[in-house]
Amino acid sequence: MIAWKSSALPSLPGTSDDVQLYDTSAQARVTVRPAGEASLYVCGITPYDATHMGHASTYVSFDLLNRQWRDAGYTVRYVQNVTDVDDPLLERANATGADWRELAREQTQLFREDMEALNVLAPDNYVGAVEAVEWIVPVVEDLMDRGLAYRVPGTGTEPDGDLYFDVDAASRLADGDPDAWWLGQVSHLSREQMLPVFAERGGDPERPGKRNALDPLLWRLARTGEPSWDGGRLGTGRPGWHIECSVIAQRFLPRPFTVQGGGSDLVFPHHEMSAGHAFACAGTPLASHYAHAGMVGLDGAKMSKSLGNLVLVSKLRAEGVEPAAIRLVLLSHHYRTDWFWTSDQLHQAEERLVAWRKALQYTNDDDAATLLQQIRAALANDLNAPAAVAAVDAWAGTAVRSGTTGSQAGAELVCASLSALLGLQL
Ligand code: 5CA
Ligand code: ZN
Repeated sequence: MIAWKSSALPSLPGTSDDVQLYDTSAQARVTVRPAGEASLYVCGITPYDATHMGHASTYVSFDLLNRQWRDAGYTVRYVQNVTDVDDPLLERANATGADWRELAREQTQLFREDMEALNVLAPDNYVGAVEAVEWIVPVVEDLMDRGLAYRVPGTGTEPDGDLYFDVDAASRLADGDPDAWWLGQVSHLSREQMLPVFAERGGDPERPGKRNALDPLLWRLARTGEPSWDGGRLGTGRPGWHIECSVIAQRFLPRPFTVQGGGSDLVFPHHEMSAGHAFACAGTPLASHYAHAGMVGLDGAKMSKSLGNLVLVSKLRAEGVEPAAIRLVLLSHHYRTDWFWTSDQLHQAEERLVAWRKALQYTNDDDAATLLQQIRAALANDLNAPAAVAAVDAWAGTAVRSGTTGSQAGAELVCASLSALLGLQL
């Protein structure tokens, strides 16, 4: 698939330190030291509704990591998927009488426009699940041949032979290997904690015939009225969700790649199982680090397409809201905290942009250089964007209070710093 257009990244004097990032799997802050190229996979949208503030917040969070890495001198390879065939998309298409392909196409296009407006750097590879089916089939065949996937017998309503991943067999591959995957390696949840979350997030613990209630679906055989593809020895059908991201990431990125990202709703089962699939396929970890963004809510609940409590980026844009103000609201929350959207925050961000733009004419070279160092230090400290925003506020206050005409070079450095590191155009 084509992605969207990235705006140019201004060059800055000097470089940033390596980022300290909270790693969900390590359960600690770690210094991320990419070996050569830095590589990032962020789970993409399921395109059945428009981009809401929760999605935007997750993609802007990982955009900060992308920008920090570039500023630290790394080349970055970034991959994102689009889950363009899955149950919620098919259910929405059925409910509204739309063609599922058309719905996915429209919503993916709207997402591209939102990302471009929010100045999110585009992935190098933007890959749909439909495009990935032909790569997934041989991987699942191989898992089946090696006893790591098995068929579940049919029931009155389900056909005979859907394929599931055997989490216990995959965990037994460890054999003393410190890099080996085990169930819980990413999420650190107990089995009791996993079971309800698995059911909530697309899993089917009650499906009869499974070896372990937590085994996830790898390949779903064709049902009447559902799209399906030639699955070779698997039979006609479509892929499960976790194998989609696992295969796309392994195809376009090194093994392991540097950071697997997404919202915290994907820690389990999605990232847990994607990592398990990768280890079972290749004997290497999927990623060196796992990072997760907090959940954005509205009116007391997590913002979600299924609940319908949404603030849409495209709707705000259509109302004439400047995308930089939306981005600034997102940056004023630390990426790991959960928070609620309110329109007051948007007004505050609009006022901030006005104040910052006014301050440009008063800044001098030294204050501009200090601000660059402060923004760099904030981002290297677990992507602390609110600290960077506070530093810009302080810089603007000092500049305006000085009341003296500043330097052209100082103003240019501030603009370049905010653009390259925070993705904000003043
Ligand atoms: N297609 C899958 C990932 S492979 C999926 O989760 N799609 S999604 O459309 O539901 O979400 C897209 C991205 O936005 C994911 O990274 C998800 O973790 C994140 N996300 C979804 N809802 C929120 C929210 N309320 N707050 C923050 N991030 C969210
Ligand atoms: Zn994913």
